[in-house]
Amino acid sequence: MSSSISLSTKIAGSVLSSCLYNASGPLCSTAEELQAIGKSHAGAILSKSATLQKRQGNEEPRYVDTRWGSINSMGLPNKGYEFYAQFAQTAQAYDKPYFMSVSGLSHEDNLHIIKELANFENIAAIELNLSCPNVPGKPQTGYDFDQSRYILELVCAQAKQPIGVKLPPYFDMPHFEMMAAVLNDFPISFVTCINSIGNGLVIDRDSESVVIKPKHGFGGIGGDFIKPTALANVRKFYTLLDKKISIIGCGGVKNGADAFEHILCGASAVQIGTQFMREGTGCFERVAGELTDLMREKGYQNIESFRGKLRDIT
Ligand code: RRO
Repeated sequence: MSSSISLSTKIAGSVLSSCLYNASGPLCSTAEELQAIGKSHAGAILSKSATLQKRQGNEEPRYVDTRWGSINSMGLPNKGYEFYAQFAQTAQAYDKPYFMSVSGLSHEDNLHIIKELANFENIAAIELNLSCPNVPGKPQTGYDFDQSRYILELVCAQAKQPIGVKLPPYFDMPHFEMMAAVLNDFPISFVTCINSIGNGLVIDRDSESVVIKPKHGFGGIGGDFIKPTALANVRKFYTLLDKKISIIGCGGVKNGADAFEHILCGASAVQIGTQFMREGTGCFERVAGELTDLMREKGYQNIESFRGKLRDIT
């Protein structure tokens, strides 16, 4: 029997035919990479975080894959916001929304970029990155609740496109509540939980050395290891934020079951980072197939049937 199972979802007013797409970061910096996502089964295209000017990023090696995940200290290598804004035109060839990640190096840069983006068509939404852990000397804005409020005031007053926020992982209940109180005061469309867990350290026992060059080896951790933290952040913000703010899950998604868990915690869409870097664009079709099979086994026809319905033990 042919399946009538749908993975479709809606983010920031745009329909995605699949709830699975790329995390900002891996393989989304060049036109070729963005086009490959366009041609794939990904439900949307999301750009690498853009700064005002193009950047080379940090010294290499700056990304290492391990059995359980990844460590990176890329340092925001990107082609500058104008390139990613202009790509919106090209992205129209694909039948899916194009989202742009923005990560200015200062509040002024963010505001400048957001104002300029108002002149561009076909950017379905902006994912404002408040959580890059890898620019030496720049703290993660998402860990400073007053600064987060301040930048959201500036940006939300100027943005033409819908705004979402990429959050760092939080680990303490009061922090979830403090950030949720900030976010609930603004007309944002979504939050993406989570960015990499910042400033981890992976070492090579044989050489007795760190494995990436920038920041004495400290970098953002992604992959298997961060899934429980990602799920906790999705779940907590799902319960604390106004229901008009969608949650996008990101962290530790390798297969359909991982995506299912994110949706069960409340995610309306699920991004793939470390596994996309490993596998390339084929991951979107494979994970979609696995998620569809799991939903069929469980008798769910669409993601709304189980989204957010995680149970407590009674
Ligand atoms: O480019 C990076 O080093 C980077 C960014 Br902007 C980010 O948001 N998260 C991450 O793990 N790396």
